[in-house]
Amino acid sequence: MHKDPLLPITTVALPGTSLQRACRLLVLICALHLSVTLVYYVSGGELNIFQYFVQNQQAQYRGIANATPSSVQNLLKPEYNAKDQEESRDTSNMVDLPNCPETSPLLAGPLRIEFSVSVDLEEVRKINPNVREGGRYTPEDCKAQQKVALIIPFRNRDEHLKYWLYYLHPILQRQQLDYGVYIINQDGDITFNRAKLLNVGFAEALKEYDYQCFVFSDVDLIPMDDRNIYKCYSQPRHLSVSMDKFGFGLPYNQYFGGVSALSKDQFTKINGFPNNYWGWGGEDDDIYNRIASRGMSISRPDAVTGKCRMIRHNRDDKNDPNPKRFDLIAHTRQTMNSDGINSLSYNVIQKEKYPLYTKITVDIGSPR
Ligand SMILES: [Mn+2]
Repeated sequence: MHKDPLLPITTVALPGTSLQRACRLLVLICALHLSVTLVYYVSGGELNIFQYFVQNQQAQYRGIANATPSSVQNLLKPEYNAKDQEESRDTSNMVDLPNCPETSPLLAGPLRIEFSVSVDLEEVRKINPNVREGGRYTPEDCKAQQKVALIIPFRNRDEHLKYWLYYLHPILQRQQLDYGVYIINQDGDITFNRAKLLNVGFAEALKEYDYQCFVFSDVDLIPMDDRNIYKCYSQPRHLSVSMDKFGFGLPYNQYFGGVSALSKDQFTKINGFPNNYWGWGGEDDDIYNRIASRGMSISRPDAVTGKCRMIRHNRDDKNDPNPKRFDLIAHTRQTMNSDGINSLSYNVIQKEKYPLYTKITVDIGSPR
């Protein structure tokens, strides 16, 4: 009788012990799960670092390994200079690389763009270690979808150029483009001619590399969203569609100024840009007319993705509004076949390779 009340206790104690065991097991499983998660997390981070290291090593070896065969290929290609080092980095020679994805996984979306702190180019160079001399970049781990030349018409805007390089190099790399930056500097102090400088940029960039896409950008325009891809589309692309200067909208529907992108084919189809717009204004409307007259339309990002900032500045010297522009725009269709890339003439004064850009100083003559 005494032990009877103990019995149920014992019988209760027995499942109690198995409950304790179960609890211990549960705790053990939890601890195991936690530690596995922790180890995965930690090694996951290390794995990425390791992969990055390996990629860099591969990139170095790749450069050495490909030096000889691609140099031979250069000799076989009549259009490329044997001295031209560019081709030795051409990813098209690297059959093992997968194509970069349609949408880059590196994009960050909206960006904070401001011009309050001045930029040190040496710093910009340091934070962009993968940009090669002359402002060239090729993705290391995939084959870029497009080879893009960035053409910037230029004169005495070094401060603006620093901001452009500071902001654009990281953006263009995240966009996984195979790109080069060309600053086309108008020599002398005669009236500025933006469109002719852009033609020069097209011609000069093609002498260096097999570019298929050309992005023409003013030096003072910075995109506020890296999803605004600086590449070419099936129709000529207008990229600066939502400028702060115009209250984040288009000044008018046909506006094609600021930043635009044309493929080599699209550019050739319209005989390039006009050479006879001296001074400010009109040349972008002429380009629009050329595009429309060839049955093409303008492609644009939406107004949010297309937001961009312009660095505030005063009107430059020797870039007064061109009084002839309205008359010229009215006759694009008659003049475009004889005035354009087929009638372009200029003299290269100097070509300089800087770490972050190629600067080509040109004598483009003067108004007739
Ligand atoms: Mn401006």
